[in-house]
Amino acid sequence: MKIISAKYLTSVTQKEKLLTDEVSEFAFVGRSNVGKSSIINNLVGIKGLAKASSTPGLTKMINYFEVNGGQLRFVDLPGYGYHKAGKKSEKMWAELIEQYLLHSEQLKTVFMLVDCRIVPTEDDLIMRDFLVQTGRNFMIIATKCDKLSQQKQRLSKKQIADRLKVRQEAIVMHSSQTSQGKEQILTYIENCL
Ligand SMILES: Nc1nc2c(ncn2[C@@H]2O[C@H](COP(=O)(O)OP(=O)(O)O)[C@@H](O)[C@H]2O)c(=O)[nH]1
Ligand SMILES: [Mg+2]
Repeated sequence: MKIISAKYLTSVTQKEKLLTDEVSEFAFVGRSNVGKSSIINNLVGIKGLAKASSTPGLTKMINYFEVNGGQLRFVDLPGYGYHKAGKKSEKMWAELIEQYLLHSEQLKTVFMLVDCRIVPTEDDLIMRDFLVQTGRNFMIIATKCDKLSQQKQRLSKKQIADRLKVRQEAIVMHSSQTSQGKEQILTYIENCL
């Protein structure tokens, strides 16, 4: 599919404020700094739409982006696995993510991002288990794959599949720098609509 326009819509910090209209949503989850904002920018082709920050843990909100004038929405979920903000606020974010993933009716697919150079962590395993429990359609995206040679990418894919107990076909290698994997993800989105 082609993305011809995208804009920032709103940010939400409380579950009562989650959007509930009919627009199809695609959510991005993953640890802080894994590349959630960057992949949204890459998919829509607008640098800086979702702010990409090198300071992890600052996105505590659910950020909504409207794509193609309301055809669909991208949802940037707060990063998990970053404890500096303290246990209490970490728990609040987790609750917000959980509420969203459990109850959003328009959510078509969850893209779970893992860094292709890092073996999925305990937090990633918890998220994967949670996604399986919710029965949500999800796809694993291995980010920052420009950092690995083709051969290392194949190895990384296998390791991620083993650790997360998913088929290798369920993993897309992506780079926000080279756009590797972008078309595959856009085609997948189109097929979900
Ligand atoms: N080389 C490379 N760096 C990336 C890629 N995606 C994100 N980054 C960098 O990783 C850092 C965190 O990215 P960001 O999108 O803010 O992660 P978020 O916290 O998950 O939203 C930033 O410094 C990005 O420039 C990628 O595909 N390749
Ligand atoms: Mg971000």
